[in-house]
Amino acid sequence: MENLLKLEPNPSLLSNQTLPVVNSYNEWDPLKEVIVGRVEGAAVPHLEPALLTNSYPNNLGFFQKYAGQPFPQELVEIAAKELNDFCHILEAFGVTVRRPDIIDFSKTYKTLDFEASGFYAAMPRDVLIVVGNEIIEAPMAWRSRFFEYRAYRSLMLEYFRRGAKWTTAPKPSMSDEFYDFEFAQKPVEERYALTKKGHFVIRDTEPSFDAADIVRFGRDLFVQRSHVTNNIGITWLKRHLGDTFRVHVVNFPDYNPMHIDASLVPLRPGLALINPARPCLEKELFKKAGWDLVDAAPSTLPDNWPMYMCSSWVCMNILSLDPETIVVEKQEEPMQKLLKDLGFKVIPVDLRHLYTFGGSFHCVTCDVRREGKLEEYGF
Ligand code: DAV
Repeated sequence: MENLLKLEPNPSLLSNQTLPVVNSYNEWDPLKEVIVGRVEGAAVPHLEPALLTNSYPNNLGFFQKYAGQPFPQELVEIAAKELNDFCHILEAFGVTVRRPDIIDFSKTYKTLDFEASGFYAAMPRDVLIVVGNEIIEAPMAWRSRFFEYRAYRSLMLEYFRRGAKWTTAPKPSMSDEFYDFEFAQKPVEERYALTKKGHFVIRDTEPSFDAADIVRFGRDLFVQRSHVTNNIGITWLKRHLGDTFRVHVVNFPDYNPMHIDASLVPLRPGLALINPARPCLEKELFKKAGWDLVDAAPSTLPDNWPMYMCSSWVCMNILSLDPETIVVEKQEEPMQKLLKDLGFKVIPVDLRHLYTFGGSFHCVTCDVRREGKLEEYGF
C-alpha cells in the first residue's frame, strides 16, 4: 500500500478511489462528481395551480402562449451552450461531470389522478439530494414534474450498481385534493398574506418536498416550507434520516417561496450568504452556532430580462468547488467582489440565459461526490 501511494501523485484521484460512489455532506467540501442539468427537450408546463402560484403575473402570457410546447428553440440553444461550457470548466477543475438523459418533456401523460405534460431536466438540485452516502429522489409537487426523475434513472441505476444507497421518497398522487385551487386564483397580495400565515398552495394531505428546499451543513440540514414542500414532507424527511442527521425548519419573509438556495447559501464552515430582501428569521440559531451571515449582493440583471420561474436573487445561487473556490455568474460583478473580499477565489462563468429557465449554478447541479465526511458545524 505504501508503494502504491508513492506511485500515485494525484491526491484527488487517490481520495476519489476511497470515497463511496455517492458521498456528499455539505455544500462546500471539494467537489469530485456532479450532475449538470440539460435544457434540451425542455417544455413549457401548463398553468397548473402550483405553477400559477409561483410564477409572476407578468409571465402569464408566456405560459398561455407556449403551454405544452417545447421551450422556444433560441432560448434552448443559448442556455444549452452556457451549460456545456460550464461542464467543460468543471472538467478543467478535475470534476467528473454527468448529464441526465434527453427526454421530450412536451409529451402528455395521464396518471390515475391527472393529465399533464412535462417540464425539463435542467435542475437536478430540485429532484435529487445526496445526504451522506444516500441519494434521494424528491417527491416533487408540480404535475409537470411528476416524471422528471426519469431523466436521471440511467444515472441512478449506474450509481446503484456501483454500490450507492438509492431511495425514492413517496410521491404525492397530485390529485385535486392535494392543491388549494382557490389559493392559486387569489390576487398576489392575498396570496402573500396567506403565505405569511403559513398557508401554501399545496395541502398537507400527502408528503411532498423538492430537494432544493433543503440545504446541507453536515449533520444539520435546514429546510423551508414552501409552495412545493409541506409539513408532512418535512416529517418524512426527518423520520427517514433518523438520528444521524438533524432537520431544522427555517423561515424567510419570502411570500413566493420555492427553493431555499437563493435565501441561505453556506460558503465554508462558519460563513453563509443570506438574502437581504428576505433575511432568515432564525439568525440567532446561526449566530449561536458561531456562523457569520453575510448579505448577498443584488443581481446586475436588467429589469426586463425574462425570468419565468425565479427571481434575480439567483445571483447568490453559486456552486462551491471547494471551501475556497466558488463559481459565480460572469456578469454578477458585485457578488464576485463580495466573495473575493471574503477571501474566495472566484471563477466567473456565463449562465445568464439559463436564469430564464429558473435557476443558476446550484440549481443546475447535484453534487454526487464531494470529499469529506459527516461532521458537525456548531449547531
Ligand atoms: O429566489 O426565486 C430561486 C431558486 C430556484 N430554484 C428565487 C428562488
